[in-house]
Amino acid sequence: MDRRQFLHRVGLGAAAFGAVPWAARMARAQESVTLPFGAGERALVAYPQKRPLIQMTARPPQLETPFSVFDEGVITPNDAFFVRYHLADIPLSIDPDTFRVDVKGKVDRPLSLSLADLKAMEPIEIVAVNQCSGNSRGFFEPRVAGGQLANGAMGNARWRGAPLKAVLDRAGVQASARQVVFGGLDGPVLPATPDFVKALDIDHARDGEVMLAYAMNGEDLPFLNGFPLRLVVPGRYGTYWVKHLNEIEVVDGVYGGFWMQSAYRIPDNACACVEPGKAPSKTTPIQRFDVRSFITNLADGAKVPAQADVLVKGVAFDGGEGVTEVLLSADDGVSWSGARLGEDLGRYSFREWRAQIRLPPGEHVLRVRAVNRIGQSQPMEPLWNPAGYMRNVTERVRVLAA
Ligand SMILES: Nc1nc2c(c(=O)[nH]1)N[C@H]1C(S)=C(S)[C@@H](COP(=O)(O)O)O[C@H]1N2
Ligand SMILES: [Mo]
Repeated sequence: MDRRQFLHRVGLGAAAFGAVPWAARMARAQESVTLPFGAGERALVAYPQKRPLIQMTARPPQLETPFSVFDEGVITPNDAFFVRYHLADIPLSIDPDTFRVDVKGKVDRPLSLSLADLKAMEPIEIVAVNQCSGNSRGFFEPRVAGGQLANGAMGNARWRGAPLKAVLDRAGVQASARQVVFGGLDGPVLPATPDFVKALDIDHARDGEVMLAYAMNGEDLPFLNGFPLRLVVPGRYGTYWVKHLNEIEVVDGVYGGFWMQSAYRIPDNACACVEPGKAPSKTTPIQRFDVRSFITNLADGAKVPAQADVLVKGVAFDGGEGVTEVLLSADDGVSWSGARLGEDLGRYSFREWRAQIRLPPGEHVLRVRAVNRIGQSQPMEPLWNPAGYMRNVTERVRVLAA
């Protein structure tokens, strides 16, 4: 893609990029990183409104956040937020003044709402993690097909928008309604490819938290994160967070499209897992995040001073119960001690945690484990499923104390 043209067509002035000249940003695209698994070489590429991010694919753009970003703060900056698309025909230009989202189907009053209409409604704000189902897929053993992501297909932002409930109430949902179906402005390049369309059950859609978001961290959505409007489904995997949202249809059945019935399904059992290499006998649509936690200030292989206080910090989150406890181990999971939790930004947000450790000289394996309000935690051994979804093993970080 010609970036200059892309820039122009999304209607962004050079001013949007501040002092960094565009040519300098292009030059930084020459850098690369190697993710810690086979075939992990990736280019770092700066797209419009984005700092250099780890490029998984170029068409459509799929960008992963460099993990060090998660140590900068508990909110992921807009310019570092990951980007995921399925279909290559993404919109390159959207006029926010003529943009409309249609609400139709089993409603008494079909609507065609402008951004101004949505902004005139009572807004809600929620800090929530958006995480791709396949975040960390590259670590699956045995390896599985799909985007080979490290841990950067997640981010935490303050979303602002109109509650979907209020929009549906205005349209007047009919008694026969069972699901709400969401479509965006991107589409397939080939007619045989199913369009990216997702569905939520009607009660979920009306829970008052599912949001038509027009702002992220106090600014318009970055173009590649769904400008000018996206669905935000707190606690649920990113697949439901439809970008460039322009169609909302209330239906009286269970939506049968490819992206609900064939893709984004997990084994229908308590662990969402099967024996490695096996196919699940029954599947169900992926839903809530499982519990995860990460060390963000020490990378694998880091050197730390021996016999001295060492700060270890990171983030933890879950599907919306809220993280209540974070435990750190400095002996590969044999013994654990509690970490201090940081500010509570709400039950859908990253929760910062910190701990102090002292280590004797030598190699040590750190592991972190979070527990949520209802006692759910993380497995010590990775669970496996054929799509490479929902990894949440207690991750290991090796450090050398000297
Ligand atoms: N229109 C549209 N919305 C979409 C997708 C897509 O392909 N098209 N991908 C979904 C998936 S699978 C994820 S993980 C999130 C990623 O959100 P982000 O690109 O803002 O990080 O967008 C979701 N919304
Ligand atoms: Mo995703």
